Amino acid sequence: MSAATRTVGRYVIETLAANGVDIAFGIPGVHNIELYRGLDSGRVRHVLARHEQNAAFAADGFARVSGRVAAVFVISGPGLTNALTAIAQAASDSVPMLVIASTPVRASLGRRWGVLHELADQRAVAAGAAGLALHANSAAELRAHLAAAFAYLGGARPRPAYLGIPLDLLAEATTLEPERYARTYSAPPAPAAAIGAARELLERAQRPLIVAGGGARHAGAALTALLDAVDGYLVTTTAGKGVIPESHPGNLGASLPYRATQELMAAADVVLAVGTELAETDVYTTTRLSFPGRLIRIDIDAAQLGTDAAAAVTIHADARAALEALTPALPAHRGWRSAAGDVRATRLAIEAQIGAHWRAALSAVRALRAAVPPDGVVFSDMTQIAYTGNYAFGADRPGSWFHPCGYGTLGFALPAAIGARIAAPRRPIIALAGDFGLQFTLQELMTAVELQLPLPIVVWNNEALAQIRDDMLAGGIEPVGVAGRNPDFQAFAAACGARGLRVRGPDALVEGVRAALGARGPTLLEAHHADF
Ligand SMILES: Cc1ncc(C[n+]2csc(CCOP(=O)(O)OP(=O)(O)O)c2C)c(N)n1
Ligand SMILES: [Mg+2]
Repeated sequence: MSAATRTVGRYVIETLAANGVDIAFGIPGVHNIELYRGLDSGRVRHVLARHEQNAAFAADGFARVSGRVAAVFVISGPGLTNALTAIAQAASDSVPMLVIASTPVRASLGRRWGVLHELADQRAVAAGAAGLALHANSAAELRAHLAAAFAYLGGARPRPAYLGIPLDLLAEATTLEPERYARTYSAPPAPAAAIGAARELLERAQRPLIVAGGGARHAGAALTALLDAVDGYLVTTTAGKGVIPESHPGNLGASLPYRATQELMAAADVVLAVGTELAETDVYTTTRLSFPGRLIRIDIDAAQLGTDAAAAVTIHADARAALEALTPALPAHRGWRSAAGDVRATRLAIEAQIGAHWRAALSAVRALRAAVPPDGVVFSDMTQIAYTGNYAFGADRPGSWFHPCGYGTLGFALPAAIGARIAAPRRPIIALAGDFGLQFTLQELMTAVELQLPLPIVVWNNEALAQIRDDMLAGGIEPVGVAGRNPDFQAFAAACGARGLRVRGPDALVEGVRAALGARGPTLLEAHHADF
């Protein structure tokens, strides 16, 4: 092959490298081996997962800690359908990744010949989960799609981008040269009229409350300035956890699901929601949060603002730009918080509510907090200990605690933590999962062993699908299908070449996590609820 020609597969790899994508999580198959022809150059590292779902979860964790896009390489058909759950999870939490899947040969597409790995319409399947889904039928189309995908991934609110490439196209020779696609996106400036309207509401507010979500994570300083200027309270969603230190006297943390915070919201006369969907998964107790105060919404996503008929003012802008435009002209006034006091009383009421139901989980979360250094990051799963931790794991910086909020997928924590540890090799990263949820993706322990990642994996063992059992009991349903037999977790870890130990109580958990962070390879720490 002359220097001017390369296979399309190699062209894709070189285009990824030219645009800063230097890692691909995946599993190769005969359909996409032409993507792997380019990988020997060493410019794109490949990490072999044990299941495509986990490859995409790893790309998600990679992006959450680093802000960088990873690729996911999957084969046609089952490779993609296996990855869909993790793609949908990332989409719901606005996490970018570039999913590249082969498809069967072009001549067969849509014809139902029964070729290997056939789907009736693979692009449509991907489109149901991803933020952007494109299919290339020619090299020229592929080039346009790569440009579009990188523009999307660098845009306002990126989610996973999917690109389908027929296996016969991947093998073709092309004279296309890889290009670097310049970042063209800049956030819209805060619209003056809406800022003025919001300022008026805030100036007159007697009891202002701010709700900050994941979209405000980069706007901590501006948020603190506004919070102090209006003398109100701040609540975050789980995705917005730590946007300003939870030790701030006006910060109620990620407490939207709790009675005391909801009472405060009901008392507020103006609620400013920034970078949050205010969705069911942010609130957890009702499908839509309702409160009597006037609502101001700031969001980078115009479509998001369009869904809310109740907002008095909507500001389509980047969170930091909007907050910075709002605050300077606001006369500082003493008001609600000065009169009603800092958040201590509300936080005590919340902790009493948690302690009444989940005392053991609360004790374990506190131990975990003590064990994890300030720059540490916890990847949590759908388990009662994580629901407790969503509030009780105090975070003084954003990006300290990740939870599969939007889509609520079991099995997220371990593979996402693996991706994160690869992205940030010097940061303490911890996985936290329930006994049942861990088993969704437990085979990924082998990847962590293979890569010798010093990863503490804490499994909260309550020998049940406890949340669902409790929901059944609360609904008057005789529990069925909510207790199963667990493996011997320590023996399982040993069989994989990892360490496994049972930590009996909070002190042992602290010690175990600290030791695991300094170990070579992963450690499975079994925390049994009866010990806490
Ligand atoms: C993929 C998927 N399937 C099913 C569920 C429903 N679900 C939510 S929590 C849960 C129980 C999980 O059990 P475990 O991991 O042991 O956590 P626990 O509630 O016992 O703390 C189930 C089945 C889900 N969220 N995701
Ligand atoms: Mg359980």
